[in-house]
Amino acid sequence: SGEQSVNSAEAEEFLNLMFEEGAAEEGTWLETRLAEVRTEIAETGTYRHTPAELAYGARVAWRNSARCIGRLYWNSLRVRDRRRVTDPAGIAGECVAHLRQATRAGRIRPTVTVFAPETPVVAGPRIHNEQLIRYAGYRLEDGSVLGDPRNAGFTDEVRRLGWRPPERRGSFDVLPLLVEADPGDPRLFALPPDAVLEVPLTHPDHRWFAGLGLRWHAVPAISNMPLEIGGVTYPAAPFNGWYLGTEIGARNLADEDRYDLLPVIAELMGLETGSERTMWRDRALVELTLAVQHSFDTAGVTMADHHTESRRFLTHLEKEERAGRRCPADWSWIVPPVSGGQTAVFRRYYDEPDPAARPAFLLPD
Ligand code: HEM
Ligand code: NRG
Repeated sequence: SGEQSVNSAEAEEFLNLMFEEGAAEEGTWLETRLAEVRTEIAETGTYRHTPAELAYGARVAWRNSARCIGRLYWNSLRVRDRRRVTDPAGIAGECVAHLRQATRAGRIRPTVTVFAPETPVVAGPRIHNEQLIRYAGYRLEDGSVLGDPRNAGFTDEVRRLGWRPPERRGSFDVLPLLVEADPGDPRLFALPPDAVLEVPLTHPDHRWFAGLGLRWHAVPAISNMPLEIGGVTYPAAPFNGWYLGTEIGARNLADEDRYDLLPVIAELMGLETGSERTMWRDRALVELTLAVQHSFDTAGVTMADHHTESRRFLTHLEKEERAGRRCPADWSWIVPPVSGGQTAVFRRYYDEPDPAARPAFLLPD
């Protein structure tokens, strides 16, 4: 809904913050920039961020992400300024370029690509995929899903729009991008396979594990969270870091409403699944998460483990405290889903997340 004028108080708050934190370009003055921005808003209803403002705003949006355990490196986020790319094919092409530059054959670099903002006259482009890389979920006649059930609705949608699944459908078919640059005219673009690095999953001790044919993509790139900076909304601003092993091993492949693999793995491990008291779930969960970590390590693809990343997060909290800032965090998202109590982030509380904090990556609508 790009009909409203930018609130100049929000623009001023952002510029104040940037100058206060010493992040403004040398030789620029707060008062000068404020006056410029006020005039631009009065005349056009919005204003254009300088490249430095855009980069700093995106970095602080990451720093403000209360659910993210990976924030230690917020200030080294790579920011790709693609505000002038507005046609659907151009946007899809830049998403592919983003994936290539962020993946680097496994030496993953945290990166964000920022497309055109919402203005009083245009809505700004949207990427409808939850992430740039996601696996199809095909609803089968018996009510089950082949692939990732999380994406069943999105898979239905792209099929209605004309996407043809591969001849032999599988559990890990990469979905196309769905880009809406002009409202009401969504377009599909297949991702070139060489832009999508994937890791086949093996287990360090269990030979049978490889036979399951499991895999996962190397790069998590969330693409449906609008980026808001100084009152300006960028609806398409896909970003990525690297995976934490537990995201794949203890959630995506394990949750009952995702790939639901714990019963399969427990069976192959020879565990008694008839009783919860054999702890077959827990034992299978650890081996699955270990397989994910082992496979990414073997493939040379950056992946954090939950113990190390938890300690890094506490280092981040200390640094933020020394900088005189609060660091809100959402305990239930920060604490990893396996061995929570054994990680450094467990036995403490955090500053309450503030939904009004800006800059921010916003929840998708
Ligand atoms: C959430 C780790 C980089 C922004 C998360 C979560 C993890 C995580 C484990 C919770 C996800 C879940 O439970 O589904 C990391 C790691 C990174 C990283 C290891 C490595 C560098 C980034 C970057 C950004 C970012 C580069 C943005 C520029 C966010 C946001 C969320 C989040 C906005 C919340 C997502 C939601 O609400 O669904 N991160 N992250 N993270 N992260 Fe990070
Ligand atoms: N749990 C999701 C990804 C959420 C974001 N996680 C990150 N972000 N690591 C999943 O696909 O499993 N990141 O930008 O690195």
